[in-house]
Amino acid sequence: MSRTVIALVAIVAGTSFVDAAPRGSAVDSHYSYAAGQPVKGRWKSTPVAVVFSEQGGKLDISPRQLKFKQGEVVKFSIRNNTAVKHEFVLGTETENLGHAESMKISSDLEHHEINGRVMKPKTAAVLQWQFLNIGKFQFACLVPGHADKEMRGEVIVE
Ligand SMILES: [Cu+2]
Repeated sequence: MSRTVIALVAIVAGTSFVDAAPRGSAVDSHYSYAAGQPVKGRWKSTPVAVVFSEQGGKLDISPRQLKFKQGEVVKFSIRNNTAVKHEFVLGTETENLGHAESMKISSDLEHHEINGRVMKPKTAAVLQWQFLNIGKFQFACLVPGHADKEMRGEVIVE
């Protein structure tokens, strides 16, 4: 099989899955992420709560590891219980490291990303995401220095 044919098969397989959920749609097909895509509307989704907290000056994020099935739609409810701003960004480790480097230069970039949410102190956000590809991904807070301080977790899609 040529590369083109393999790519077409992958596209058709992905499309048929999306059609199975008639009321939902992708947020913006202009963007492409290895981890999948943000989706809007009504989907049969798995609810997952993620909490950013702080104890004795030490930042923490919970849970640390999540496992999903390929094609699964997950509704992340993310709560920031700390006194500082945080981000929740889904991606590969490489994508997130690249984004983190950009953030050190200009934090304006955060507003252009649709694979995550920015949360001011004591606020919450929701992100509905479909995991399209099998693999190992991560969620991380890309506010400079935070991912280094353990503000990240692993996402495994099987
Ligand atoms: Cu943070």
